[in-house]
Amino acid sequence: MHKNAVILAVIVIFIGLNISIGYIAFAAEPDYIISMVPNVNSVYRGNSLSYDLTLTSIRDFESKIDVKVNDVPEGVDVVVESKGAMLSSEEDLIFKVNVKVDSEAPAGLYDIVIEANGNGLVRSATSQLNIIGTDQIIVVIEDFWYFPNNLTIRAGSEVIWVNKDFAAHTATANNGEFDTKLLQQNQVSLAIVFDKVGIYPWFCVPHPQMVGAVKVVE
Ligand SMILES: [Cu+2]
Repeated sequence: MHKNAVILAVIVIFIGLNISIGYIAFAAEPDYIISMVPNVNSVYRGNSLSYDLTLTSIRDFESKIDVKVNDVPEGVDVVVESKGAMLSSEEDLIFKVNVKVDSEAPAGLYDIVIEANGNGLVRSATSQLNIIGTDQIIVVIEDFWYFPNNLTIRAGSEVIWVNKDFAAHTATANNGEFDTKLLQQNQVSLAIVFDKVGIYPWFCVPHPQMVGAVKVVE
């Protein structure tokens, strides 16, 4: 064989090899995506609501789907209607996520995380549940943070802060409208009543990186 023909053959084989390696690397596997709307849902204690969880097949992914819900606060019950569900490449699979919030559930903003498992492939979606407080809401201070640190309450409700830390903390309004003063360990603040609709951010005087906010609604 001519020397040039050999070189050409080597080049052709080299390019061919690269194309097939590239193809193997980029050939995408069947997959699916999962989403939950709305992103945030507000609910008064003692009420229920539901989310839509949508699963969409990509590249003809088909499988039986199992779902799991993360830990939610006590008093909140999350049930996904998904029994025996199959995801097909033909159409989206839509589950109802039913959330029941009992009258003792803690006010605050919580994540609802749904994990779907289709044939070992796990995908998850997150939506927030904003439990609106009524009457009296307790904010616990622990490990240099407020729980909840972001809460919505009905106008006329009151908030009290309880400090579980060894360190002393405050909850002091940015606009100066309220101040728990320094709370020692296990000390409970006076109740702060929120009558006016608005957003009231607060912080801790000794630890200004500790922040929170109350949103007051009608
Ligand atoms: Cu503090």
